[in-house]
Amino acid sequence: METWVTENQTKNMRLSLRIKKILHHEQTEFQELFVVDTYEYGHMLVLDGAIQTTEQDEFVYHELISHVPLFAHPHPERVCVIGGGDGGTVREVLKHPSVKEIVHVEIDGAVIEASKKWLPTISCALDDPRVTTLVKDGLVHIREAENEYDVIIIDSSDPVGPGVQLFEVPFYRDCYKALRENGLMVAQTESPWSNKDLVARTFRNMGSVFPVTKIYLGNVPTYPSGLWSFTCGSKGPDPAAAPESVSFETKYYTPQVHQAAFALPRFVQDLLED
Ligand code: SPD
Repeated sequence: METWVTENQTKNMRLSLRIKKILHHEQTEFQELFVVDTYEYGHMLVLDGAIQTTEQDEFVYHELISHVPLFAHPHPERVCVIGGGDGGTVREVLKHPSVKEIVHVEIDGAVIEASKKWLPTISCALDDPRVTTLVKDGLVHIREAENEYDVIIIDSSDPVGPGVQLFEVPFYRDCYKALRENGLMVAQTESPWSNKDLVARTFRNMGSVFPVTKIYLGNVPTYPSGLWSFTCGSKGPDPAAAPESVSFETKYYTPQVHQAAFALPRFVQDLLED
């Protein structure tokens, strides 16, 4: 008998992947967590029915959310990662030689533990000595921080329940306060196909706080519609400024991809202008 995992990506659209087996299942303090072994994308983390990451396509999202703001910053030393318990973002940030410390703030310790066990290629850098892990609400952590970080990365799950606040103006004000001079923040901001209002609203919200706000796009096949957006708020540096070259290994990111990711299709430009 075949077993399939299905995500209801919108009210009227589903994505199903055939799985070999369920590797892990638990109800954590915050959410229902599954790790499954899929035929198409390898091991896959699912939280409350939403696909978070897979072994095969994770590099697109993690490289884009990390390398764009880190290369845009003139000399990033202290970085805060909110969410991202699977460790993919932390792994990518650590590739930047200037980074001295990452404060990694994940609300659900069970995600970290399950990822360490079942997603080793993604979580492999979580125990690096430059990483301080706090199992804590990211909203609270950023509210308490002042002038501490060069880059803040919001690697959140979808805007449902308490996570909604990570997409709102008071949180972006707190991020602004937590950033040092020349600081940048980036947030994953969903799909311009299936979450049009949110993409537009988040852009407006961040734009009401930061002098420079830009959106960029990438292709993540297991996310709703495949086309994914990231919104970057900056105190000064241009988020679209790419480096001349990259001194470490990547699978998706190149300086050309960095620049091209900011070239928005007309329908996305229209979303932002409306
Ligand atoms: N619809 C799922 C969006 C998930 C975005 N965050 C993924 C976390 C990967 N580190």
